[in-house]
Amino acid sequence: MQKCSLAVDIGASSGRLIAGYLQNGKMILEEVHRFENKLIEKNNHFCWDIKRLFTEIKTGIRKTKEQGFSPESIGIDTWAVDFVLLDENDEMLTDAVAYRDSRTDGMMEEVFSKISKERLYLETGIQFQKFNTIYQLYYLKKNNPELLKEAKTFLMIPDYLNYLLTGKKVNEYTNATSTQLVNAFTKKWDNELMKQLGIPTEMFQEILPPKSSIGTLKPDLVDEFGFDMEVILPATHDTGSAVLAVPEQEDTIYISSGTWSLIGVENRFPICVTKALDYNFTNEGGVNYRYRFLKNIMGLWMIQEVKRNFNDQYSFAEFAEMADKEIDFHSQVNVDDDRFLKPQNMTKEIQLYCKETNQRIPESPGEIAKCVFDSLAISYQSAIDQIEEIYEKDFQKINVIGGGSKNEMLNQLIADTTGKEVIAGPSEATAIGNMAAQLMALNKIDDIEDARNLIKKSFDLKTYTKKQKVEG
Ligand code: LFR
Repeated sequence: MQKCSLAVDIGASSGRLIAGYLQNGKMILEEVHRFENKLIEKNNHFCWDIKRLFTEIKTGIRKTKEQGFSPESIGIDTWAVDFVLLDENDEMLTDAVAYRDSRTDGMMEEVFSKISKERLYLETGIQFQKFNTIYQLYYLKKNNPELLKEAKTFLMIPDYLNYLLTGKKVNEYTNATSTQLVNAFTKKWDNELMKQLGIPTEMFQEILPPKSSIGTLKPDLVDEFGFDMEVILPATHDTGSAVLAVPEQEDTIYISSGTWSLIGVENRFPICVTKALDYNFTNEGGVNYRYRFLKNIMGLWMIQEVKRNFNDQYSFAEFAEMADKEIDFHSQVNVDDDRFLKPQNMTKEIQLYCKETNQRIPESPGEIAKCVFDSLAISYQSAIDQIEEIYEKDFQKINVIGGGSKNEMLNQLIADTTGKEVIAGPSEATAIGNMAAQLMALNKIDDIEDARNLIKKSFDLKTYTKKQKVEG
């Protein structure tokens, strides 16, 4: 039996369990289980089917053993900001409502009437996204105060899955920072902020940093699987795990490319200056209390939705190929506009935007895809300009990580648009970062720099440079 650690990485459209171990100075990964994730409609809200996700994790754990692995540890990461509330019997009080649900429309502005935007930013360092946990909780406070009163426990999605595995209730640090309720400097829950908004403080749990072990499996699960293992906290916020796995650091801006494009740099301290607030950069907590100074860009979500609108007739690769041929199509949309967060129909929303802005309306799948990719590249460029302005320096390279780094056409487009060297990979950055945190906790890797060197050695990276225009 091959000893391994298990990284459970669940994104907005799929989840996977990956077995990982060290061999001959390299990190080896093997996918053992993959499953679909999607929004479901329940009681007029878009929700996550959290119970099914847990069933899939259990299936994956069983398959690990069948495939000849003996797992020593497991770590879970998912997207951020979403949560469940438990009652006094530890039953879920609400559906796990998803951040793309429109319930938080207008909530951010109401919160600003109680606490100034500046104060919120100075204390938490977190970007203003209408779906942050703080605005979701404020919605409940306004529309369902009884429910908040009943709530005894607040757990974010990975915290809840960890609770189902171990029976232990903790809030993991990196994900907790995405709530906009954690003080960026003390790294503790900001009880004053909560009190001012009428959010009960008692339901929050102790914040534990990544690499903490929270114990072993519950006895009934040990019986079910026939083995026990340690449950370790990676950066449970997927972007925190992904950024731990950015191999290229020197003079480099990263883009964690998946459903979202997260573009930024890693810091040892939060930057809460006025310009960062104006440009809406976040300072999310990372492994070893590093900070992710980054910005959310709408990302591949747009093309995922377009693909769905075309009834999945074309693959992502085909969309990229078709877009590449549309050299004369130049309409662009502002991908950061909230209208693209969860439109009824993404393709129609893009067309409408082009019509409203007097641009050529994209009709064919190739034109729509070209419009999306060009618009993303332009948005990356503008975020890079803002980073360089704040840092007062130029960055030479961009390291694209995550599933989107497999999109060669987009990588080349980023190199052509920005003029910078683009290094693509690793594509499984989130699972790799999750694994790296577990291996650090198990003393198999020393520190972050060690982890990044290991990642560089273990996975193939590809470089793209700006194509010279052929004259004549
Ligand atoms: C990426 C991500 C982003 C976060 C968004 C919502 O998967 O975690 O970092 O802003 O999803 O949670």
